[in-house]
Amino acid sequence: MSTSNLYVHLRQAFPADLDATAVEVINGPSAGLRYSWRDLDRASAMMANLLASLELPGGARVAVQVEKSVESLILYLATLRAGLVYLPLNTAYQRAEIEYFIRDAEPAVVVCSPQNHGWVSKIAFSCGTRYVYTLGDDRSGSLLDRAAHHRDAHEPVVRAADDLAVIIYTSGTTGRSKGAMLTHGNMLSNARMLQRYWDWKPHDVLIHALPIFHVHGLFVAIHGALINGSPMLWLNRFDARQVVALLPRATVFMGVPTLYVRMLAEPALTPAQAAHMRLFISGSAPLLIETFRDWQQRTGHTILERYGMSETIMLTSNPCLPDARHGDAAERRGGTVGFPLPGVDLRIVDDAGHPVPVGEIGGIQVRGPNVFKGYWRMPEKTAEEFTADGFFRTGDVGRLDADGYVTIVGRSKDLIISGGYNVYPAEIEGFINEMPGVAESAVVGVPHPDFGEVGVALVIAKPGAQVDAGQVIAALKGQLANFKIPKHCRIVPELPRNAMGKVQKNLLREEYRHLLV
Ligand code: MCA
Ligand code: AMP
Repeated sequence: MSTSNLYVHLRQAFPADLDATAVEVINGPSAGLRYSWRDLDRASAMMANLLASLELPGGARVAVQVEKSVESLILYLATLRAGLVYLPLNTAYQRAEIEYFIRDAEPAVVVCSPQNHGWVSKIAFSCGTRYVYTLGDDRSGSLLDRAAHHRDAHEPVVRAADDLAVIIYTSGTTGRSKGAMLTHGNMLSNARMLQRYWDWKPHDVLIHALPIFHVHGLFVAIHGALINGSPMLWLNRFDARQVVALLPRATVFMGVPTLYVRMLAEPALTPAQAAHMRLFISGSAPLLIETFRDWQQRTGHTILERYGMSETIMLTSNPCLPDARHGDAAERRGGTVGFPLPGVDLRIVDDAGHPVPVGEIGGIQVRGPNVFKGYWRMPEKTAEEFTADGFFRTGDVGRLDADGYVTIVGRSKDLIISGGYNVYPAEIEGFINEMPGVAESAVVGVPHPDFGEVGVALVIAKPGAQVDAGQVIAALKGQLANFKIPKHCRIVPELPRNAMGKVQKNLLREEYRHLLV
């Protein structure tokens, strides 16, 4: 029977020699281990059989907050095989954040790190989760113990293209995170198209150094390698020196701009060291033109920048090869995110929703087989984000030039992107405003040499109250994921406001833009 189960399509791309290396682990507790294609297939079958034995209803969620490891990749593949819905969670999320996700998504299964089992299982069981397993990055934990009792062959469950495969939570503008529902069809169409557009070759080898709880590391990188039958050099944690040392053994690297900035600081990065590489890809946050140029100069390679979202996977890309639609002259242009990918309709509109002339700035809207199904249990929010003719409002602001290149010039959503992670000021402000003595706060993004952009908190104290900036930061730690904590806090007498009384964050961003650079 024909199926759109993504695993089936990834599995079909495995090379004929199943004993060849699929993943070689470079760092972490399993450094030095090699996993063959057969290992991935058999181990994911065992886990899928464990999940099947739970006899969960269709559409049941498997929420996962574990350190990166090959076993966590295998768990993702097993969830696809079993036809269940995978819900990855950033390891930096703290108790309140995890509680929100579990309450909202009501997963039937939660997999957490052994050291977090106490508090995570308490939250999970109180929210009605039936099964909590542990998985450590050193191949420990109850998930592997249980899976070991199951058969290593498993027939993937038949899924339709429109069936849900993954829920990815994105922070909400109002502070409430939304679960973006992605289908098997969304992911398969995007993976296949990127395989062609980025001209994946039979001999390609990917350096995988990103976390695997977001779209970049989980879908763009892993699907990219697997659907091409390409092996991965696998780093549990990004390490600039190790990645530079690996370049002669690899051909493709994907990173957020911070990774490129850190690699540029490595003296060993030279044209000779990078000579074996075919493609360097950057995304998730704006790549500074200086980084783009420095990279060209230091390695002889031109970084390919692309643009995407959790709700849409990849949307635009600079060309890898000359793009037939744009002529042989098409080049990778720094400061742009390239062309809409084949199959993606992209338009730039004004506030009234009318397309703007070429070169003018407006809101970016998109439509295509890669665009998600909607926000989990938020039909109204979903309806608001789509136009009558089916375009998704990205919340990004940009322009299209006469050659067809898209440039992102800003965001209408109040979002900070720090080292490739999204931070919504409203969420942080909500926590600060609850603190004793605080009247009001504003969090804005300012340039940062390592993370590109970071949050800065401006806080107004209540009349007569004493608020200490250091204590505001200290109080946020432990409540929020570490990357969301503002890097600087200042107590201020007032905040600039417009005639409506709304805080003018653009003025604050301007005032503090040189604070950390
Ligand atoms: C770590 N810290 C950060 C960040 N990461 N602060 C701000 N922003 C960050 N991104 C802080 C920690 O809070 C800690 O502070 C200190 O830095 C050291 O933490 P550590 O964990 O050791 O940092 P690291 O290991 O050096 O991590 C930096 C990193 C990581 C490697 C750049 O942030 C990373 O892997 N980023 C990639 C994110 C990603 O994959 N995004 C893709 C999203 P303290 O000591 O004060 O506690 S998918 C997406 O956006 C879309 C769809 C797309 O287009 O791809
Ligand atoms: P996420 O919610 O994690 O999926 O983040 C998606 C957002 O990241 C997009 O809406 C953009 O604002 C931003 N983004 C992704 N890639 C790029 C890029 N190459 N340049 C600028 N912003 C980007």
